[in-house]
Amino acid sequence: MMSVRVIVVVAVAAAVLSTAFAVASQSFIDFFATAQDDKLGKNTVGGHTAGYGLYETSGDVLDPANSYTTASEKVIIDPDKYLRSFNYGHVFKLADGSTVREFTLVADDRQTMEISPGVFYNIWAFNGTIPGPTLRATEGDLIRINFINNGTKPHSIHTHGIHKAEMDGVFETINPKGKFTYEFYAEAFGVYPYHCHVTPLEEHISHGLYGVYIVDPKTPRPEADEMVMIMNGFDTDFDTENNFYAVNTIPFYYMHHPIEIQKDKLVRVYLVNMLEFDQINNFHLHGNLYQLYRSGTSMAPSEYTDMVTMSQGERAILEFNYKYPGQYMFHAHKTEFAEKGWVGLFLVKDLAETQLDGSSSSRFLETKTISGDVGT
Ligand SMILES: [Cu+2]
Repeated sequence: MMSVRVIVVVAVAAAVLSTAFAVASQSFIDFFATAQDDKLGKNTVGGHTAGYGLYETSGDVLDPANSYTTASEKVIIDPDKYLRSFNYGHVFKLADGSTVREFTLVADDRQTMEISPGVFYNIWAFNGTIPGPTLRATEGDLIRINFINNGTKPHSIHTHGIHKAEMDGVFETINPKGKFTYEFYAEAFGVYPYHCHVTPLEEHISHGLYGVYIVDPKTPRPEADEMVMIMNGFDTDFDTENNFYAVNTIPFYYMHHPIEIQKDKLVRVYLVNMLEFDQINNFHLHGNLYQLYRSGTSMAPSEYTDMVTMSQGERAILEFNYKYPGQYMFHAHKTEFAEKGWVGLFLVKDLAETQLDGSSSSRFLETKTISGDVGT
């Protein structure tokens, strides 16, 4: 039988514990309130370049684009706007006549995106987007990137290209609330990835800290319908294998939202492979071939093909135009990747036809089932 003394001791202990719990809970709430203030930009030093619009869907099985944790913690993933958005920076001239392009990139690692219905994934992003903004300059421009680490872990920006060692973003990791300004000349012309280079690298890259950096030649490439595609994926169960694959982050996005292009018009795709964990990735185009400029560092194509395979960090420029209107697939020719989201459609429209009858080529969106019975 329990004595009165033991009962008193237990009661006192319970009171002490509940008080401690209440104090701890309040600290917990205060901590998150502070974190929330940070998220709202109260403790952020400097501004950041505009991202692109917000994209949300209902979380449809094949279109898992919901991206939120709470109402105030939106993550911006808009594959439509990302596709044709180029950030030329804040531009000004120095006394010697050279052009400076100033960009601001803010890293954060506290956001969560619903990558598939019910599967929430902690994404790490530059300027709240995956991929980060596409930075674009002309060969010879002075690039200035104001980097702000608004996250909870050290980060950096490593840009591919030619620059000084101290601008390489490898040994100077920037701690939370830290800032660093990268400066280098845009050389050589081509298409490059930029990404965080803090270890463990696969963790910082696979969570989303990357983007595309384009250096145009001084004599510009011919006018074209230009777009950017990053091949990426997400390992949502942390077994170092991807569960979802995509171009521009959202699995199957361009299957449901075909990319409209014009018949006979030159299309130029800046393609970068940032896929972590898998050895290769590739890009196959249906009903057509493209001129392939590996790394984009030459004005002369190296191959005329419908298929290119890349390891992580490799990139290329693809140029093509369609002879015939209709819808054409593009996808990884690694079937597993295509079936897990890396597949999309080009919808080729005949502008002349559209103008004549006032309709669009939307009939090409219809899926026709052709009977196998040839006897009828
Ligand atoms: Cu990082």
